[in-house]
Amino acid sequence: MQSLANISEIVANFNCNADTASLKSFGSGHINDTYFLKNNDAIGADYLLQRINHYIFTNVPALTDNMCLVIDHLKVKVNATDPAKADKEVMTLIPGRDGKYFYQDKNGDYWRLCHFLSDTKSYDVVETEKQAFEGGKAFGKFQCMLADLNPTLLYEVIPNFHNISTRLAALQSAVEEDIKGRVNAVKTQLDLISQYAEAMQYFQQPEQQALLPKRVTHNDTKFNNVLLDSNDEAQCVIDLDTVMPGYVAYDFGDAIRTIINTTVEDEADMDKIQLNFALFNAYTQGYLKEAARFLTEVEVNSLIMGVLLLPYMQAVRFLTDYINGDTYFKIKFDGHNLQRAKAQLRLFELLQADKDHLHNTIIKQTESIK
Ligand code: GN1
Ligand code: MG
Repeated sequence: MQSLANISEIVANFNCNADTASLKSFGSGHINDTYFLKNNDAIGADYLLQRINHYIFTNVPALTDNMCLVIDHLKVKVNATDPAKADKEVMTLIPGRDGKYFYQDKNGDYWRLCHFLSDTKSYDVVETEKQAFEGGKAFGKFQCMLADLNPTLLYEVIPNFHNISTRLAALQSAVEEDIKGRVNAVKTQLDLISQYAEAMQYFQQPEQQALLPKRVTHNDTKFNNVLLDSNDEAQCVIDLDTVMPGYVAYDFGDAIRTIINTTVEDEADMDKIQLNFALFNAYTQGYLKEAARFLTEVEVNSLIMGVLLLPYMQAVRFLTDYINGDTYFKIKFDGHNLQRAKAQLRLFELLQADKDHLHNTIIKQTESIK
């Protein structure tokens, strides 16, 4: 069991019945800290407690408003078709005693509590086509249910989060400062990034921005952010910290980044990084089954650019953090961010080599649904 000095103080501030002695670390997030807590009542739902990283999420009240807006919208939608599913398919935040959905403790840390969804699983690496298909359905349905929520109502939690031009500028500053003297050792990676910098700024081009609608997007659609039930069927999309206005291709691309890869995000052995086309097809099928009804033709055509951009941008972000001395992403060992960047660049190169095939698959699948 783990301990947090002020766990009793934190829990006392929420309307809950949590057993503080049962506290244990949970999940594999790179930003927030997540803990599991049992319910004192054996038949009551257990809890997940999260310390929100407020150095990264600098406006927790506004972030929480975004989450509540999205959660309420989703619950109304699910309730209308199947009320029994509203609390299974959509996460439930627990209010604090003051009615707010977060609590700031005496150290200045921010906490939130939600119900733990029992009999669910998440996967860091996808194993079967069924899992991929169900994940696609979950994220497609998520976007579809939010398609009528005005994105301008959402606060931009992290400005320019998926703006590759800004990310490249941050990398450039890190290289110029080189505070840890790490730049010399990463020249190969920097060269590869420069080679594709122009092509990857597709979503920043004014002509694309004029054609592509901004929607409410999730912005962190790693496969482990969808919970599947015990039959590997889609149940719930989680980790709503970054819901904000964005392009659908970002969410499609970030999901594919973790699905098509035969291994983990931070794989050390480059030969193990391969593309699994069967899983790509299955995810795309599940996604389009839900999303084809609202996507415009321009959006469908942009999906492949998301598939290329997200691993590329992830490599830029990991490499920037490595050069800056690992201040953003949690790391497990020295050089972890560099290893992550190398793995994402390898994945990017493989996707780049097969982009026409992947694009044609997306188009064919869309045509067969419409
Ligand atoms: C971070 O914390 P986590 O693991 O959900 C990051 C995402 C990255 C991801 C890479 C706010 O998400 O953007 O894609 O790591 N979240 C933030 O695994 O930067
Ligand atoms: Mg996240």
